[in-house]
Amino acid sequence: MSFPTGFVWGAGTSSYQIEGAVDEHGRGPSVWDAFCRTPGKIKHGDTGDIACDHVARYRGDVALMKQIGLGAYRLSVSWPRVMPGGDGAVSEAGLAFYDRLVDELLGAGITPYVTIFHWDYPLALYRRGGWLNPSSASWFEAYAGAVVDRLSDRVRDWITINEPQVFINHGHTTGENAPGLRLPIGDITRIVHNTLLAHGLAVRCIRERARTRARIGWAPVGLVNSPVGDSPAEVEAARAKTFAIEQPGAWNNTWFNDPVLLGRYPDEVLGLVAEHLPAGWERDLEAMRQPVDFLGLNIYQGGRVSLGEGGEAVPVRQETGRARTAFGWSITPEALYWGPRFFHERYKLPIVITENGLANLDWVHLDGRVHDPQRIDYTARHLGQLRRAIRDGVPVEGYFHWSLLDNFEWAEGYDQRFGLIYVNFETQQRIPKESAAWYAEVIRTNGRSLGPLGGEAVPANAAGADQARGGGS
Ligand code: IFM
Repeated sequence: MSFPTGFVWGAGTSSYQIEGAVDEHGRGPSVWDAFCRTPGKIKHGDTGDIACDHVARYRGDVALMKQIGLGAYRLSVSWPRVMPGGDGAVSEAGLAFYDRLVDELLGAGITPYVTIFHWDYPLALYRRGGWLNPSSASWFEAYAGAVVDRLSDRVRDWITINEPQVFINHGHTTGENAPGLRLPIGDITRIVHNTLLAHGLAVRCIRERARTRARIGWAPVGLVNSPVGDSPAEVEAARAKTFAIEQPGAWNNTWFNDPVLLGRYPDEVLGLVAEHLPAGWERDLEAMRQPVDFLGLNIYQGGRVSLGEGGEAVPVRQETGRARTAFGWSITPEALYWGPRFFHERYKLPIVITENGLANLDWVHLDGRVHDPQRIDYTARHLGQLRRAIRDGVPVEGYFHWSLLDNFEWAEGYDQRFGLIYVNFETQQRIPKESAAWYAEVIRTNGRSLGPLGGEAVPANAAGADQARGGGS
């Protein structure tokens, strides 16, 4: 069975993770430039100063995308490259780079999906309070406006913000990501609020100013709990856990998606943190909730739950020797079935898988090629589950593999390789991995090459389909 006609096959990257050229185009520093210079924060003291040197090599990178046959490429714009001070003056040279990149993509027949913010926040704005500043949503709106004014004659597909849960939680609660803060829940509550408002103002701005009809979404992490069985009670328990907020903190789905997509804070949020919301927060809900065209979901792994005696979802014990990626993330392909299904049923929007992939221990083999059967197997399994979701009626518009290139994996530096294309970070040589050729065939056949099973039945830790329902990892 193939995927629906018009299904979007893509791959993604983000600005700070691949661009390099941190001093070009009058670019200002971002919180990540500063964080990378703080001793002990990034493995091996790595930085994004050069990364994949994509600013210099974008033409070659687009040629590689064309070779794979990508229908779409998800890039992000660097806020401090476009507005070096975060607000106010725009860098003509910075915008011109994205002009050239978009033109190159269109010339290669590849549709750009442009993410406006993927974490490289201007340092100048951070020094003015960052996302805690009540003006932060308007700063973002102004920046989004500059990007839209420049690119919307050629760009139709927009993603406002990538993984708000991660940049807020890892950057402002645990401090493992830039800007490295450990703030109390009251501050986190205001940061989330300002971020949700920033999304809403940006959507409105894109709608008002885009020169072609825009299609807009955002790309939160999809935190999925999958039922190990499929009885109605198990499914409902897994759904309830997926959308529950069990503790105060930014690691959940509904604190982010309910205000933006349903126009309300979940009751649990109000119960836990209402006192910390800024004055007049109810008024902001209207601006946060703007009609969007799709819901992006970044899903790499999920939890597994069974049914407790009281009908509640109970996390399944992680199996000894479970299948996992180089990062240690569990391999749970069914998250790409239950995630799209649960999120579509709750929010009634078409789904785009904006990120899915794995870190793998890739190297150049004796034959000069990079063999990465794990990536092929992982992706086949996940696409098989996605196809099952589509078959069961979930409108899934596209799939973006993360990532096109091995790149700067934040606090992990260059240790974790997520790319379809291997990058030698000493020489900048690119070598398409075996998975790139495999993905090219998936794209060429619109998924038919996955075969009838497509990884739908056999668990990653077992040899036979008879064990498919036998427990969790
Ligand atoms: O590399 C990141 C990306 O920037 C955001 N989503 C998860 C990826 C893998 O960790």
